[in-house]
Order: sequence, then C-alpha cells, then structure tokens
Amino acid sequence: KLEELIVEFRSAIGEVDKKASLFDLKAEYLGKKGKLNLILKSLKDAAPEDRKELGIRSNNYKIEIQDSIDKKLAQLEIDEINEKLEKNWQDITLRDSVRDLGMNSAGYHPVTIIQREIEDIFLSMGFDILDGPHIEDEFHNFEALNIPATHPARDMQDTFWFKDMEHLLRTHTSTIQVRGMEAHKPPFKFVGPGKVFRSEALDASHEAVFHQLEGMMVGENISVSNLIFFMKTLLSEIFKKDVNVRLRPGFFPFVEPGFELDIECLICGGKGCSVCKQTGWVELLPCGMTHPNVLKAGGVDTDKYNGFAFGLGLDRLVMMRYGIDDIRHLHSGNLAFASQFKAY
Ligand code: FA5
Repeated sequence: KLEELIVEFRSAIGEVDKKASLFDLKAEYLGKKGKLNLILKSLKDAAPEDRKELGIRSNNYKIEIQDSIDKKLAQLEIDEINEKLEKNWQDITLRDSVRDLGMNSAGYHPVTIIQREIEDIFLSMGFDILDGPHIEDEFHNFEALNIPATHPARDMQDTFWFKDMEHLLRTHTSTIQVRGMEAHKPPFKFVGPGKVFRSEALDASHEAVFHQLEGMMVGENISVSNLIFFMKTLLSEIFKKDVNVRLRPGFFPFVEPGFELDIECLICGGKGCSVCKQTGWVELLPCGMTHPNVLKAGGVDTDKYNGFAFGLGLDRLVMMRYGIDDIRHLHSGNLAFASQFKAY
C-alpha cells in the first residue's frame, strides 16, 4: 500500500500547475485525514516484526512528499513572477510622450516643460547644465555659502535634518554653485535645476518640496549689468510678453549686493490674491553678486575673478506662466490637471 501511495503521489504532483491544487494535494496526502495518516494508523494492525520497518519507510515517504511539495511551491511562485514580468513588460527606453498613460495625449509635467525651456535658453547663451545631490552636507548647503553654524540666516530656511545632524535635504539649489565651483576652473557659467526641501507651512505659494533653478557666472569683470541682462533675457523668453518686475535689495549671505526680483502677480493682475498674499507681487528670482567668501570656499581666485548668482523659484514661475492659482495643484499627482499641458 505504501509503495502504491508514493507512486500515485509522484505522478499526481507532476500534473499540478496551480498553487490551489498543490494545497489540495498536500491535504490529500499529509492532512490529518490524509492518505499517509490512514496508513500510519493501520500500522498497529501490521505484524509486530514488520512494524518498525514500515514505520521508517512511511516516515521517509512523508519527508519525500513534504519536500516535493515545498519544491513545487517554490517553482510555482517563480513561474507566477515570470508570468507577471512577461505580461507587464515595458520598454522604459521609450520617451514618456509615447507611453500609453490611458489619456488622450500624454505630456510632461509643467515644471519639466518650463525647466527644459529655461535650460535651452541658457544653453543657447553658452551655459552648462549641472546637477547635484538632494541629500547634502552642512558644508555645501550652508558653510561654503558663507552661512556659518551660528549665523541667523540658517533659520531663514527650515531644514529637514537627518538623525546624524550632519546631513540634510538641500534647502536650495545654491548647493550646486558650490559643487560647480569645485568641479570647474573659471571662467564658467552654468545653471542647475532641481528639487529642494523645506519644513514649511503650506499655502497657495509655499510647498515643502519645490523646484529651483540656480544660475552662476564667474569670470573677469562681471558686473550687475551682466546679471540684469541675463535675468531680462530669461523673463522675456519665458513670457514672450512684457511683464512688470521690480528689483529691491535682498539679503542672502552668499551675495553682496543682493537683490530680490519680484514679478507682478499674473494671477490677479497685481490687484492682490492668495498667491501674492494681497501684495500684487510674487517673489521669484533672488540674485546678486557672489560674495568673495563663497568664491574662496569654492577655490576661485578672487584677485582675478568675480561673479553673479541667482536662484529662480521654478514652481512660481510655472504658476505665473500658466495662471495656476495654487502651488499645491502642481504636486497633487492629478493626471487630469497634468494632462492640460502641452508636451515639450
Ligand atoms: C534662496 O533659496 C536662495 N538660495 C536664492 C539665491 C540664489 C539668492 C543665488 C541669491 C543668489 P529663497 O529662499 O528666497 O532664496 O528662495 C528662492 C525662490 O524660491 C523664491 O523667490 C521663491 O520663488 C521660491 N520659493 C521659496 N520658498 C518656496 C516654497 N516654500 N514653495 C515654493 N517656492 C518657494
């Protein structure tokens, strides 16, 4: 009987191609009322001299059955994964715009669209495009930018610190200035777009994760007029119409002199709304002449070179360009919202 049982089991397990039938088979052979147990129960009727040997054999069969079931289960799970991989296969090298998102026309996120437009504008003026890490150290986010630990300016940007208190999520793309100076010999000019992170109270114009685009130019005899020229070119290319801007003094430890370039709010036409906090103006583009301490920290010879830098608020620029009245739409993940923007 034992021999028959194991032959029958071996052929049955060969037929199994689903987890559910495997579990049924396990119950049929190894369950409390299963075939093997029935045989074990009947051992007591066997001749005493055979009992020991029968006991050993049935135990070996039990181990074989359990083993085969485990192996089969592992195999079925691998098959399942392979089947899923086969079914859900995607060519990730395809451009996003042709991937089927189940929408009428797939497109880029408006921040990406504007970011690429700006990159093209600066590329055409001979700038490089640089990148930097989201997780930074104190040196690149603060110290090299002339903001020592005791400086009150550290409180201007509410920082997400890591537990080690040495690393942080970068609070601004000015970190890219430092990394750019470390990697390049002057003269150079580059822009560096990217995500930045601040522990902020959220409202129509403030997000905790948002985007900036840093710019820096270092060379001989760079002046405020160079800075203003590039800012004007940027804005006229992006808006393709005259927009009202105002330049006022601004304080940032890494520039001297520093300016705040505000744009007249295009949501309310300067009348006052929740985006501009009823002021009619939106802070968009702080900038200034790079502080010598920053150039020195970046290894630039300040006897020979100077420079300017700016830090554009990309999300706010996108809001002004498209008339978006709340920054939170941008990061809502709402496809109906995102699909309104034309592909780049
Ligand atoms: C800075 O981050 C400086 N690093 C900019 C800079 C660079 C100045 C180079 C001088 C030279 P500020 O904290 O003001 O500055 O942020 C820059 C821009 O980012 C703001 O003008 C605004 O457009 C945008 N911004 C700031 N906070 C938020 C926020 N919480 N949500 C969305 N946009 C924001």
